[in-house]
Amino acid sequence: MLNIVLFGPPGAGKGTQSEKLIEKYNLQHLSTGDILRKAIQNQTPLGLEAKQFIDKGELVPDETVIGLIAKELDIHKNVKGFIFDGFPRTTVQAQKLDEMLNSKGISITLMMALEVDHKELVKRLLNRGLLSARTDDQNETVIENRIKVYNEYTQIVAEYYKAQNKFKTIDGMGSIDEIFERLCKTIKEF
Ligand code: B4P
Repeated sequence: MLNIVLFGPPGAGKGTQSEKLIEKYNLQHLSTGDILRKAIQNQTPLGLEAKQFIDKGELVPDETVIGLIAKELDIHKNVKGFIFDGFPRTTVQAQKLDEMLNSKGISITLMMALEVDHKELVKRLLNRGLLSARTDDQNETVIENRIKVYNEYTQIVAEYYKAQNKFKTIDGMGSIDEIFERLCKTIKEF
């Protein structure tokens, strides 16, 4: 099985590159951001809870997102592998993910971290905010807070995978196709 964690700050291209990777490697995409947005759209209790955090650019509580992933892992049996997009975002989430995968006899193959300049992140997100209904992309203060939260709570998750020799950085600047090629090359070499 090929189980990839796609990592990086908001706007680094995780969602964008996940779409291409799932197609090439026939993997199951698990994006906590997408699942939470669907719940918000359907106005479920989970969505109403998540909205309060997402609107401010804060992280949704660990127990909530871990529960979502546990459910998804149970649903998607017999797949070739998973792409975890936007999860894990805290060390607790990373530890829980390992426990959940271990109990199924599988493990993370590799974490790939997309590296993108701060200015470019803000530009990409504001651009998407103009084209989509994502309110968290329409306010520069919220965007800056998401990046701050990433630097404070999420970046450290890289250490967890470095300690397991499963960590690679990828230059996330350039065209979508150029970055995709770098990701594929890294997977091949690994
Ligand atoms: P996410 O949905 O994960 O959103 P994101 O971090 O903004 O990244 P995304 O993957 O969507 O964007 P991408 O870089 O592909 O999270 C949203 C919120 O949900 C979080 O703030 C948090 O509140 C909550 N949440 C989610 N998971 C959680 C968890 N595990 N724990 C707690 N809370 C959680 O793309 C950005 C834009 O850049 C796009 O418009 C794209 O077209 C463009 N782009 C991409 N690559 C480009 C390139 N090479 N050149 C130019 N533009 C590019």
